[in-house]
Amino acid sequence: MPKILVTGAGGLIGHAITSLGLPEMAYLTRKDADLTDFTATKDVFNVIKPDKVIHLAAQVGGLGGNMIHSGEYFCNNIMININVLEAARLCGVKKLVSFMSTCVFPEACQYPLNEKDIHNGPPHPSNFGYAYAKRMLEVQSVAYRKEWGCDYIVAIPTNAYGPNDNFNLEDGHVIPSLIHKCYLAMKNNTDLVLWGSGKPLREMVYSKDIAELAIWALENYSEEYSIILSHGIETSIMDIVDVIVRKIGFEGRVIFDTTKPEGQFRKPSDTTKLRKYLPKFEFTSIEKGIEETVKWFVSNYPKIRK
Ligand code: GFB
Repeated sequence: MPKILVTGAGGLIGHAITSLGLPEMAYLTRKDADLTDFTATKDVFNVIKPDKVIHLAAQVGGLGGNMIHSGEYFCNNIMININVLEAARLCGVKKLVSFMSTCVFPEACQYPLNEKDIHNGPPHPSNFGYAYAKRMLEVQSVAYRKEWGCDYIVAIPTNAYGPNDNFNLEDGHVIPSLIHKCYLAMKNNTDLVLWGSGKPLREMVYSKDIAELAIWALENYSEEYSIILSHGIETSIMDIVDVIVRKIGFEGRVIFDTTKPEGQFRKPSDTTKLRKYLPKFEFTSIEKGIEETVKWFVSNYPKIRK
């Protein structure tokens, strides 16, 4: 029986893949196995014996988490990736797709970001540990393909958001953190304070879209080098805040705290490769995606990751 194993199933994209309700799937969360431990990783692969793997497990955070936990993110992500790809190889996994992020690209990179430039310079300092660890996913996948013919590929989504994200106020990504902040500001009748000038631009992709693209890539993409998964449309943090405020119904003051970090100003991506394969794929609009995320947040508030 063909079986697809999803690592990191408890996270944002893992949750979106689970919600697709596909047959013959196996889901692994951090409670099931410590993937920073090679023996534990090998053991769990030997029990499940997957044919294919979607490898999402990682230690991730937003701008805040990345700046504070640079060493921890480097160490844990390097170990998880080395262990998962090696356990998959030893276990005879036929296809594996793993995930990077556009923050792995060099800080001084030509725009739009193109898959061929990943290793051409140091990443933005705010992502130092995470970005270098994640870049090694591509190195390991290409090296395994060259020596052992492993069909291991790497996908690069831009900024993802959606239900089941980490809504932590300090470590979370911008959309979940701001949804949480806005919810609290409305509840407590205070100002909504966000980081920076609100001018930076991001390409926000809804988690359900990435889940569908992950399944597509697993079945259809076998190029040696990575593929960016995005629509290529940038939205300013200010415009994102505007959508969040409307969806939550917040009517108070919005304040920009410019003593807080701005991060990279923009990181627009080149979607030519994806569009060559999937010219008609329709991405969820930011209006609809944030609306669904806010609905999920409000109805699950007591038990969400925060
Ligand atoms: O999602 P985010 O933290 O990550 O967004 P990055 C940061 C942008 O949102 C900055 C602004 O311009 C911040 O100034 N912002 C405003 C806020 N208010 C807030 C807030 O309350 N929380 C946060 N977090 N930001 C991440 C990388 O970078 O991109 C990760 O650090 C990952 O490694 C991810 O790759 C995709 O887009 O800056």
